[in-house]
Amino acid sequence: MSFTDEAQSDVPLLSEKHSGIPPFLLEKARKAKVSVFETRTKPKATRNRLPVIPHGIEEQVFVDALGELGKQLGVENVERNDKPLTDGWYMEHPNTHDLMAVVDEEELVPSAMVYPGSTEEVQQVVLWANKYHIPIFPISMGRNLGYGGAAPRVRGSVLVDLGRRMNKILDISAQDYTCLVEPGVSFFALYEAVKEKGYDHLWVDVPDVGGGSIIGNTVDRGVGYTPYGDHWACHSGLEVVLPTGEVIRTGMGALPGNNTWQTFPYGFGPYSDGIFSQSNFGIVTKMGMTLMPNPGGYESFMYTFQKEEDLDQVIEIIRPLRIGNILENVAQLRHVTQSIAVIGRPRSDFYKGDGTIPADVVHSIVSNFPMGDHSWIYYGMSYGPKHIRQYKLDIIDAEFKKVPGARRIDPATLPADEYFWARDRIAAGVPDIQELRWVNWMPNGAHIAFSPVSPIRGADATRLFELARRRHDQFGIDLFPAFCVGLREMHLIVELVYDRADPRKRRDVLDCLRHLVDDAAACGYGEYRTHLVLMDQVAGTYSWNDGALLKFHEKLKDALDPNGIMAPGRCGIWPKQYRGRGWEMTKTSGENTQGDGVAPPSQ
Ligand code: EUG
Repeated sequence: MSFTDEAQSDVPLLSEKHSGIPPFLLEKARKAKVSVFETRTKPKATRNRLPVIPHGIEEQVFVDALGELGKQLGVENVERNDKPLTDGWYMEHPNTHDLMAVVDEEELVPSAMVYPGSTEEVQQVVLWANKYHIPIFPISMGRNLGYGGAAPRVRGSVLVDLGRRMNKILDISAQDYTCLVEPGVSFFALYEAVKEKGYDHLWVDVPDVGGGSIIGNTVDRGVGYTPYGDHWACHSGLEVVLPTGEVIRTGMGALPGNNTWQTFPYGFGPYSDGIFSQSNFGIVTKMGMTLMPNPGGYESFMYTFQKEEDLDQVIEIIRPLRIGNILENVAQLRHVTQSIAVIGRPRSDFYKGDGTIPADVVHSIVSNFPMGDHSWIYYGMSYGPKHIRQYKLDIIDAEFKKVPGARRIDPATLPADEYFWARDRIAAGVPDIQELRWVNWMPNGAHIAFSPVSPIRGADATRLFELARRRHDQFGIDLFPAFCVGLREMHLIVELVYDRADPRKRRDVLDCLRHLVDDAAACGYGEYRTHLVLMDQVAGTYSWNDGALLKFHEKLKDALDPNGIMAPGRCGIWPKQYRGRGWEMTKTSGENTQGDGVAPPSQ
């Protein structure tokens, strides 16, 4: 497919493809696509580093092994990764590499992609991987963008793309407000299915962009924006294929004939679900999820705060309101630069200089926006019938207005395409894609996240903001901080946006991130989630008692995965075959993601 063909092909619909767009977002997706390709100058890739073969295996043995797997899964479900890498864009994303590559795009690539169609076929893939000692890397849909996308941590792994053929919604319970899904079910798909069934009393919690897998997002402990925003806390029941091929069901799922798998998450005995999130201990093939009751009304609100230093006071106001459930959802407090970037125009439309965009330029641009000048902007929602909402909204208004210069923006004054309405839909469980727009800030725009956790305290917010500001200034990167406020903590999400066709910019972004992780750890902050290339560093910051936690994870890894075949290195957990061979990525690794081979299988 040529560059122009790619740009001009239509956006796939959900009815055509499990990863497609629902009809109600089609026009919006088409427009987003046009603007992505308008800012793309990156030439079509050619492959310079072929063939890609798993470590420690001869090419012919590998080819024969793939042939054997093809006989089990069907030849059409086993594919070598030997063609030019096609980037596509969010809605037509690759499973051959990281769409948001931060190291050389041929570095984090699988040798092949396989598409199991059932739990039994996933077991077959796992047994096959053990037979040949081939590393496998499972993905649900591959939209973990900013954290590695579809890419494996170990070059040459066989990618197990679960979503392509395992994408059924197995159950939606209108009585229990629960569902049971396979890895290929996106937030888009679940939302559409609930609507199609006419279940107006059920709400789905959705993240900023709704194309991701519900299972993938949840096991990576992702976040949405209704009161059910902590996805991991809201799941109930897993089916998991272990690294040695056995299948287990967790919680009540272990009891034959149960009718509580999706309603009581714990079952009996140790609660094992935790070890299957952010790990490499198993492949989740089914997951139960609770659904929120329609609260019978809702109303979004937005406040702007004028000065950067207001951050401290605003966060201090938010804490008791959030813990007391007057602020009911995982809301966002966003910085002014994002208010500009999210409209989707390239930075060069506003500013042609090098380095970070100056504050006076930012404020003069945003002064002409519907919400007017500001430094911070809070997007929240109140739920319930009018009289219940009003009680909470009045408290919130009185509290936020204590900040000098705070303004409540009347939604009635905002045009229909204003970003506010995307936040409004998301907080009401309606998926959207508007958040994608800020990747166009840079040509060939890519993003990678720095995501530290802190308590909801003004001093912490200010310290993290200043820490991020200092390093962004040093590397000349515009700062996009958003505080996502959970029940008792905040995820600060800083997305670094860069031109992925510019190796120098990529290197600056990675250097900046490595500093940010270390700076944050030095102040006692840790990331809640991270990109593949930062996992070793982040895992290393969780080092209490001589790294006792990582040692425990390694012990589990060696017990559960004796051949070390499952997603080696994911979340900093390396199987014994890889340890002591320099696989960990550090400040000095640069673009190299690989260590010195793998220990040969012991007989
Ligand atoms: C976003 C939010 C996240 C995350 C990555 C990106 C979106 C930012 C709350 O978690 O991990 C606007």
